[in-house]
Amino acid sequence: MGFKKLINLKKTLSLFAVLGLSGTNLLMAQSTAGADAAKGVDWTSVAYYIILFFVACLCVAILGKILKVYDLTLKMQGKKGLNWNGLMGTICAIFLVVGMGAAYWSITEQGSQILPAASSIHGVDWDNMFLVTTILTLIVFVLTQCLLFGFAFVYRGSDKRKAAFVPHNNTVEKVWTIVPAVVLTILVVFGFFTWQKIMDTTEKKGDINIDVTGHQFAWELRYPGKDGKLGPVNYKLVTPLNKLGIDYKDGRSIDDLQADTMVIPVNTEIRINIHAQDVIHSVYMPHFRVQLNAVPGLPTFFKFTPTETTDAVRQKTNNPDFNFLLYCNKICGGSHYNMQKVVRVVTKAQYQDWIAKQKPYLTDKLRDELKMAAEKSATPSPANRLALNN
Ligand SMILES: [Cu+2]
Repeated sequence: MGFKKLINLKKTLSLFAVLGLSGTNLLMAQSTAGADAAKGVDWTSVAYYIILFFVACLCVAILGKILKVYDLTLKMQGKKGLNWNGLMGTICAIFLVVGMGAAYWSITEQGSQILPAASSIHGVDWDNMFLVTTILTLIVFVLTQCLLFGFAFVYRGSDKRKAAFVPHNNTVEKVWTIVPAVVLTILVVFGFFTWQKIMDTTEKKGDINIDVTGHQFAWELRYPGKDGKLGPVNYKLVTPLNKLGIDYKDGRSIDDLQADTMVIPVNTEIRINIHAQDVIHSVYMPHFRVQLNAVPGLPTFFKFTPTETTDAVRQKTNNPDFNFLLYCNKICGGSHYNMQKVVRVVTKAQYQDWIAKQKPYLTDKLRDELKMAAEKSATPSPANRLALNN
């Protein structure tokens, strides 16, 4: 057989498709044992599963051939051949039982890998919505699977009965259109109100504003100084010393602080103003159920209220190493994984102590670069304060 003929062969193409699909699935699959044991891809286990897959295919093929031979032998002896309809119906029933068992195993096994309890006020609403959606879809899943494979088994082909010819049935059409429409409407309306509550844009006094700026490959944090207000930024002002491009012509910028760790007080509404300097990043704080993209040129913000301190969670989970984290959840380049920061939730008193120790962005070197007269700029002009929004 020529090479051209070989690659044109449908069987060869199907084999490549099966290999490709199973290979991709196996590589993408997450295994808890593998993640702990080895950091890289566990090639031995991948090869093992590929071989297992081919062995299973071979067994099915051999079994099929044996049955076919048995069927032919029966017919040659003048007997009635194998009851293929009965066989297919039974396979469907077995598939239903095994499939449901596998689904149950998957929920009990993988279910423990979902996010831990939410540590923010809106996170509880988010979790409730997730739970309700999961329960509803689970009910639909069990019902439809039982009907599909149950019918295939109960009403399998038989010489004793003839299939009814039902080209159209208005009642059935109405039921399977109206029921999902009502359920989905309830879910969407429920989701809409939860979304509205989470994305609350009203300004309240006492909010702590924190600027979170993403760039390849780190997060920069900026806290307001004593005035409680952050000054404006402008990308045209970015220099190696003024890496955020803070506009020091605005009085509110003078006392802005820089921080390595995100420290936030418990039970206080935190507003994070999200910026990106190069590509799209994504602010992701899973414990607080916070995620919003950081888009260059499009500042966005998210408000949340942490409900537990880091120490409280450490005690609750009996894990002294526990930390809340801020990740980048957008694959933004080669060192994307580096974009991780520790978030420490502390008491209000601890927060006041911590913020008092943070250094301002405006260093002496930067003052020299900007040729700033220290005394003159230190007093914010009231006109500027009114003219520019926070
Ligand atoms: Cu990123």
